[in-house]
Amino acid sequence: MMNRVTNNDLAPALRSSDREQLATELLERLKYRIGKDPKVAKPHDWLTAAILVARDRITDKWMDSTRRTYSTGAKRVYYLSLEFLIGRLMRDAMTNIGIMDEMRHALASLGVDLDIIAELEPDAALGNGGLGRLAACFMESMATVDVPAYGYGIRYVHGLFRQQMADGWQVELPETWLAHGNPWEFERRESSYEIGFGGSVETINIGEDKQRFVWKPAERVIATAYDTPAVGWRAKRVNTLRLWAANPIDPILLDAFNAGDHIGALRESNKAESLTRVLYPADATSAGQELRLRQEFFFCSASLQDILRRHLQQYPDFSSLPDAVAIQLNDTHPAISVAELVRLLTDVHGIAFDVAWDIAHRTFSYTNHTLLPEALESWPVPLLERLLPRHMQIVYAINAKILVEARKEKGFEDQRIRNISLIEESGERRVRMGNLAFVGSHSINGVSALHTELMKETVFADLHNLYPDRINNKTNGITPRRWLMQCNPGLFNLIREAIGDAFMDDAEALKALDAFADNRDFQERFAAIKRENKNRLANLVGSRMGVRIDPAAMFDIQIKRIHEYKRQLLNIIEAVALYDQIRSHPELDWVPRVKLFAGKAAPSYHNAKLIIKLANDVAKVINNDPAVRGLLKVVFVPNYNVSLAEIMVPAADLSEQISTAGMEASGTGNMKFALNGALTIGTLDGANVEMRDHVGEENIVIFGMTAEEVAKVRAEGHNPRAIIEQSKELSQALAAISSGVFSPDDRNRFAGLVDGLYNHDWFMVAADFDAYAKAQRDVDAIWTDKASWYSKTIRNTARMGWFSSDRTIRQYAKEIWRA
Ligand code: GPQ
Repeated sequence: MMNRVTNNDLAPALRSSDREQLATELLERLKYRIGKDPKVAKPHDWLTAAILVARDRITDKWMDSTRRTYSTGAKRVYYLSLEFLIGRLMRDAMTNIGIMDEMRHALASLGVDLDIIAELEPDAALGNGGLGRLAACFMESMATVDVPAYGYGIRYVHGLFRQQMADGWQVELPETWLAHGNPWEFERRESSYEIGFGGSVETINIGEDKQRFVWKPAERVIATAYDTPAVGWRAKRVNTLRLWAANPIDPILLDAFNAGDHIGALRESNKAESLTRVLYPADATSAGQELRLRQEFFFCSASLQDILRRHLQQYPDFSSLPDAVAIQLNDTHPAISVAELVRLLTDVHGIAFDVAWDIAHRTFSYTNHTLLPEALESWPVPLLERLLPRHMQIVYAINAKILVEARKEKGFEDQRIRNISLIEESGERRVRMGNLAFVGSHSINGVSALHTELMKETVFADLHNLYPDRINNKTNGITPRRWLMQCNPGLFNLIREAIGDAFMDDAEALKALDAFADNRDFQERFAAIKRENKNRLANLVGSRMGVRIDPAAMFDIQIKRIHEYKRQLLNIIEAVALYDQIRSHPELDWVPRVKLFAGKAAPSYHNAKLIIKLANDVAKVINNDPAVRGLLKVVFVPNYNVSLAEIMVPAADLSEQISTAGMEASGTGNMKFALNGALTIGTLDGANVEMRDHVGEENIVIFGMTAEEVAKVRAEGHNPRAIIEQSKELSQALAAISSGVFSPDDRNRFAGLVDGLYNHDWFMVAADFDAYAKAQRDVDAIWTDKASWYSKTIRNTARMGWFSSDRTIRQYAKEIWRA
């Protein structure tokens, strides 16, 4: 029998016995779990075997953690999120349980290269962008700082679409991360719940003027749990990510089948399963379709039923719920939970409405991730009435309670009452999910200091007035395990050599690196590592796209969702202006630059897709013009995802964080780049403001209008045409773009895009252009002075420790969850 080590001792020393033990375990998994002889095993089989070895070791820790939560009666935190942008898990898991090096050697002893099989692991993209990636970083940090937590979400069969380029246009292809099965997950048939939709509400009089309400749904599906372990650093704790899949109650309609309607017999089954089939690819915009609302309710109801069941296993009733449980709503996507919890407590568990309401709002807290009006979810009253009739009644009941209190106790007049109401009354009547999440929570947080202040002044001004102690800030963070240790092993080892190991458990200990910022020898080693990372990216661009880029040039990178407010357009126009300058002034010492872009556009977002096409069209002309002499290259790398970010982030010299001030709630890519030793060029937006405070204003290049200035200009109106006409560089660049210099096959392709800048310039692209171009030349000057460049970029790495998501989670735990 196999004598398996339970890995309680995570000693880092590489011992040959560990290696042999791992090799034995690999062969055992290969044979008995996959049914393969090593002689015929394919790389995929080795990947599965390696994951199973890691997973089995994690499972021991997982059970320990669960038992510990139960026996200590610790508060449980539930993170409800429609998105978890996980990426690959194998390196993460192996690093955190401390078997990375031993596993590499064990595989090598069997003739397998860990790096090659690691590439085969699918990149789990159950999210769109920052919000979903934040949820994934939080899962890792909650385990790291020892918070007993469960992530709840949806097990989409198809994650975010694969992006291909066809003649420079984005084309969306289906993504199939589950094609080879998923060795990380455990299906939990026993944890399944019925989820209803539609139907009617029956009112039962139970005497003394009291009534009970019974929802009789017309449709029902089953939610089945799939659990994935979330391992913290040094495997202190292993938490659970529980994702729900929808299944039919009757897999096959026997009557129809027996009557010969073999396809019709599967109708219900297909309908149920379509609920969790695909992720909505809209980012920071409300999808607004019925299927989306169904997805939201489906995962909220399943999660809440699960939470209540677990609570009753340990406590006699729900009066203790707010002390034993904290439920964090990741944006408004799970906001229907507020009504669903009240329904479960009243209708199912017989608790009085006022008591249930008190329990609910002491249990929930809500994170807002954007102020963009198009992202604020609201559902038409008739749709909610049809799909969730009982919840609509509860929303009305909550609304009555809130509005009476506001008017009677706080003296709110009509306009303020309209603003805080859960029902939007102008035009079609709609339920405002942001207001529902707000009133149903004891804490509402923004994701950067600036964003939180703007929340108080704008969307939630009147609710803030009504409940002044609810809004608080929790500036985002990133996990340093994935975003430094794993993605940048060269830099990680260099830091370790310089300052020792303390930063591995406390990212703020990176500060000790400050002492090396002006050390020439250290700068050279720092530069050499950056160069290696750039070589790796250059190879990827060369082999994937057939474009040669020079690793000696400055790598200037903007990677994120394509959105007008993120202003990829500003960056592209600057590339065009620079192109003009290089050709007009060949005698000047231009700093060689490669401008790299990557990111996906929502499939229905016309201008975002046009911006991708523009980047590709501009790249084609600039990259092939001999007059440029290779001094400027533009590259749009297709199919941006977490794994690509792990290669691009460590290779950046310059990080582009140039959103219109006041529009990016926080940003988290900004943090990843700075931590990995890039200089940031950015606006005073989102977390950039706090990054400036931490790294020092001399170590970041800030330009452009402030949020206040943007608001003022928007309120008072401005004249972008005059601004453009005053700027020679800008007007020439725009003239080139709109006249078809980059689109000879369709000269009008970009005319509309440019017209938008002349006519309203909502995103202040024209208004900020000159400041941006000047800031870029400042960057060039710093680059030319290598000692200055590295002293700044090393200080960035040294001072970014505060942006660890461990710090963010500690703040949530202390100030919101009281866990
Ligand atoms: N964010 Cl509302 C998303 O990625 N998707 C969304 O639907 C919404 C917000 C982002 C936001 O744009 C970034 O500024 C934040 O850094 C990120 O959420 C995490 O808070």
